[in-house]
Amino acid sequence: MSPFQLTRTLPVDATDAALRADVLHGLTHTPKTLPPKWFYDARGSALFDEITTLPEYYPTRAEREILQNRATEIAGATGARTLIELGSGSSEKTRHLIDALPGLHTYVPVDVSESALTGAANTLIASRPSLNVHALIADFTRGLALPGTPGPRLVAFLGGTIGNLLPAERSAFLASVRTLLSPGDALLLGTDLVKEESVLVSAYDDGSGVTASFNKNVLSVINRELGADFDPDAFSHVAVWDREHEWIEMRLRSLAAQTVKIPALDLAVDFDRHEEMRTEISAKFREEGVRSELASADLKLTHWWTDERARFALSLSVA
Ligand code: AVJ
Repeated sequence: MSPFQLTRTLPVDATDAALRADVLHGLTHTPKTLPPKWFYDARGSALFDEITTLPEYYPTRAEREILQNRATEIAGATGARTLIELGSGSSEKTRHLIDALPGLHTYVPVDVSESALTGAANTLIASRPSLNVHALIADFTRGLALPGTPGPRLVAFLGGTIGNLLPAERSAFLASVRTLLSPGDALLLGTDLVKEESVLVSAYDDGSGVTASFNKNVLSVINRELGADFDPDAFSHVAVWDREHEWIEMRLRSLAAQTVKIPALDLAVDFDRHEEMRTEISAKFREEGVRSELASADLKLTHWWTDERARFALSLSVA
């Protein structure tokens, strides 16, 4: 048997149907919104990779520091034989964890992007030929069917991506992750932490404008996929700290009154001058909040690790 298997649990046209539904719903709603998952076409994924190298965008480096320093501890605490990574992307940071788990039997990367999955799997298999890699093309926010692999299982959700979910979506997501876990299994969760406002805002409004291009890229995705006529230059990038909800909000602000046509939805959308459309929330966390959200999903926090400057945290919780 080949150590690499790829299973598609997403119908090929599911993405298209989901994009239509999200755009129709979000652009006919007041205030207008678009979900952040549509940022990540090939150009958006490349722009995000560029963001992770910017001096202002600390989360990726902070999380990598924790994984580097704590991989052995995480491995020892879990003894995982199966590692399931939700939103695995390039699996770059996960390497530290995989390398620290000599008893690992199967790695299950889960992502909506087939190209990211096959690229990451090829790199991994070349350096660890005995490891089984069972990649899943799936939208993990819609529930998962996992391959039958040996326990203990470790589910990893890194990068702080849980912060893109609204509180109600977060609790539904954690409850669905909990159903994947048996006694002895664990969840490794990456969360960005509350800190000084200027540091947070700079991370989402960098001086070189890469985040602005990333934000506006969602308009190009809608133009290409739904035949819309958004002019990305007719919008400006906005990042604000919402201190009540403790999240960063990214928005696109219409520079003038304008009407955008979306033929695939048979829709014309009016924007007022200076109207703002929300494109992302990126929630920031505190230890007590993470502990209590996990507890609400019947998960017990057992470890809390941060980088040296306490900017980002990895938590381990058990079923
Ligand atoms: C990939 C969701 C973790 O919220 O920090 C980066 C995405 N948005 N800059 C984040 C993002 C703007 C990122 N996550």
